[in-house]
Amino acid sequence: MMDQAVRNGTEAQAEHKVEIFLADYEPPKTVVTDIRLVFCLFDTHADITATSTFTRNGDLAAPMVLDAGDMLEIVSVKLDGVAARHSRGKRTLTVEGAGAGGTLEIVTRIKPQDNTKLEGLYRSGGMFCTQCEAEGFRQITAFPDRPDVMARYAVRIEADKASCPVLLSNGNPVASGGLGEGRHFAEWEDPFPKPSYLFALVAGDLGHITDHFTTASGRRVTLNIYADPRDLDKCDHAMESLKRSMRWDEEVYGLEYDLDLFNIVAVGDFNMGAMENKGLNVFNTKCVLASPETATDRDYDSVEGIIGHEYFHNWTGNRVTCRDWFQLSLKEGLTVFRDQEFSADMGSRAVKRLDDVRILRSHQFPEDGGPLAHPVRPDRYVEINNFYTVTVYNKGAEVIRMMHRLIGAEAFRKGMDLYFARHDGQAVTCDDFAAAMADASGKDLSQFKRWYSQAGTPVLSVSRARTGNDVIVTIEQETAPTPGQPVKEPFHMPFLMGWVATDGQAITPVVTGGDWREDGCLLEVREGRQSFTFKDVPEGAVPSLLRGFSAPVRLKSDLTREDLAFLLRYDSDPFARWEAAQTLARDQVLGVTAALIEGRNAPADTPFSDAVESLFADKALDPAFLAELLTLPGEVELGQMMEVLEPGHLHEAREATLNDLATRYEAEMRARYDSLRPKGGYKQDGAARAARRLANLLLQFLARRPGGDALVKAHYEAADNMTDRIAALSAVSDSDFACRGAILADFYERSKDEPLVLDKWFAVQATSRRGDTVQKVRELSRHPAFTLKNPNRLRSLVSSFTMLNQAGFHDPSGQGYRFLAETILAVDKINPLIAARLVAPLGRWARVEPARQAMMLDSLRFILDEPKLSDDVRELAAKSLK
Ligand code: 0A1
Ligand code: ZN
Repeated sequence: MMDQAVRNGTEAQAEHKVEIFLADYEPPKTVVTDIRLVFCLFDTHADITATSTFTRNGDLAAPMVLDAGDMLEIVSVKLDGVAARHSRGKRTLTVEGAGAGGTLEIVTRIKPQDNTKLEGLYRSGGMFCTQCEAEGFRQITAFPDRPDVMARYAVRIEADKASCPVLLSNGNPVASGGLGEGRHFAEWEDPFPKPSYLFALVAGDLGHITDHFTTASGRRVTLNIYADPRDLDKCDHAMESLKRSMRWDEEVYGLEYDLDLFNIVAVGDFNMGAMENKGLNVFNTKCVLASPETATDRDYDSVEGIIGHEYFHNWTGNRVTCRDWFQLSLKEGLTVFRDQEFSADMGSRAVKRLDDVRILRSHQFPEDGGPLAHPVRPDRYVEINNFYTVTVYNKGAEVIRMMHRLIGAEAFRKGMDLYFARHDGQAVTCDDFAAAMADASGKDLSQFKRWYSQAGTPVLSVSRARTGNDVIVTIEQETAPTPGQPVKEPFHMPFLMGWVATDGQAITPVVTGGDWREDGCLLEVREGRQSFTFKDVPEGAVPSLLRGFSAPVRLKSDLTREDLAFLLRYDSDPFARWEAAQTLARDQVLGVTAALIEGRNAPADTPFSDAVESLFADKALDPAFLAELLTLPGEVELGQMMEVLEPGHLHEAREATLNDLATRYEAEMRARYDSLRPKGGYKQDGAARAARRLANLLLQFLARRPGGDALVKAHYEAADNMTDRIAALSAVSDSDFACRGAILADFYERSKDEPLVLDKWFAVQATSRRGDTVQKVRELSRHPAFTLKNPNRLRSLVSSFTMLNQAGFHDPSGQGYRFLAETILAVDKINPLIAARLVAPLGRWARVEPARQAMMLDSLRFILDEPKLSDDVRELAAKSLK
């Protein structure tokens, strides 16, 4: 950030970026209120003239220091129309004689076609597009590129008319026309002051679909989705999702859209999922395009959720933005919470919650327990791009969800209203948000705010003691040290629980210090150890714990296997019911793992396999929920529960459990599978989707049984949609079936002109449970269709392998680590942001058995030995080695 650079003095020239601290925040010394940008776009370069109206604070005799990116050529600098003395630092532009304020005109030249970092202005396919969050705007012009500098933008774009018929920017179109020599222009104005990270420009040969939405107060908004003309047939689901998002935000939060135009653009080369630029959202094609032939049911949900997420940012992010990047979760945690609730309202609330819990357990908990652990509001960083994490996003959303639960839906809504009343048009902090919630509800949230500053996942231990007719429930919390935080204070958290009597009915015993509501009894946990007394609890009643996953914690309890099997049958809370099944499954898999490690026979008891019997008998169960109950915890999540991770044994044990289930319930599975197969053609409604989900899960079990190859082949051949086809492909890819080669080749043929489908072909092979996957992944990295330059393609092979295939990545040869380290170094030369996002799996060495641990450390050192390593990768690799 600009003023940081001034204070540190040396930073401007320093070889490496220095760490910056939340505690050092100071208001900006240069404030820009209005900026006019003129872009002249050519195939060989782009010239940009930025004219800013600015004022200055502090020492007015000091030079003005602006952020300026490394890809920027400064052509000229003028103050109030007169050439100004200026000099370049590695990351800055220093301008002399700026005084108290005036007009600053900077002309820059850049080469979008050479920009492989995909930050600032770059080209994707033929089109020009921008990505400015977090610090990309400084790659377009020199500017106080920080979110607390908010300006009104006027933009003019000039380009070749044939190759760039569409010219877009934020806000409203105000003029357009021809320029001669085959060129044309368009002008845009955004009436809302905004930080530079929300600026966007798109120019290219795009088609679009159009629709309209009339807001609650009667504003008729034009909605456009722009895409490559070949993709326009895949935009309808996004458009419908957008209209549903707009309606939902009005109904739930009273928030309306504030411009007459809302544009979305689909881009094939994009670092992240999507970007909430004011009035001009830019989306990774993966997050916007969907058709039955190319997208799975999960992809449909993901598009809906991300469309919602970006739309909801218009209020939580754009109208009220972040004061500095330490506050990132102010907009991201809150907006993820909002998109989760939107998706829950659009589909199955129960299933959505389980999906979100799975993300936390398999991605966020490992982050929070490893060397890259950081608080939801980090207090230091070298490269802000490294802090777009599951902690800031998803744990941040859990923090909001806990507030919502602690104060209740009504007070939460009042708090949101107060937040907007106080802060519309401002750049604020997480403290400001919590203050609005505290003031609206009257609740003291001071201890609660530790969730923002303390990293780590608390472990909750819950035990029961009966005294006469009463049961005392004791809850203890403990959070292990994380890097830089050796001692943790207790968290304030909502703990929702219930009781189920022996006849399966819910009971609501009187409790001291708790509060019964519709979904259970809310206990507020604040201390290291705390007890709650439930009065007159009938003998044999079983407590249902942490309902709704009411806090992001690991739960240990004294529930017995019988208790869990009982809850699995009778609990009314979908999370607690599912968790009972998951706990039994974890016990079974980890029991087998321990036996394998110690060379013993597998334990005779199979608590999960036994409990499954009642599930097949229960005909009233929603098929989608049954699929959830039958899905074992993944290997990453299970690995977290082991003292020392033995990835090979764990994999074998989980496979053995799946085989055991398939063998014992083959008849039931086959009958249910047959009954679920569609009678008519493809449908997208909830019932059809639930049936597909269960049928495709059962297919994975049945593929393990004799005749599995014929069944899978028939499933593949009958598939009239991607959900079914990919389910069969995945079973095939795991197998030695004779049809394997032919089916993989067929899928490739069908997909080679559809990048998003081809990504699935790579991903399915990278996640294969076969023993030769690491070699196969290497081979695929040399496939002509593979490239390190396109983030989607890269992730489809590399991240699928390193993050989703624990056993494959931890191949005992160490080849998985080596492959990842080499890939990181190769990608670092092209796109450091993306390279850095690959590092985490190598950093999780501390919990792995010693032989693999040594090889993982070697690979980290191999990365750090590279003299030209980016700051992005260096920050994470160095932390990972500690
Ligand atoms: N704000 C976006 C995420 C995003 C962040 C950085 C990007 O480029 C480096 C792009 C997008 C969101 O939350 O959707
Ligand atoms: Zn976001």
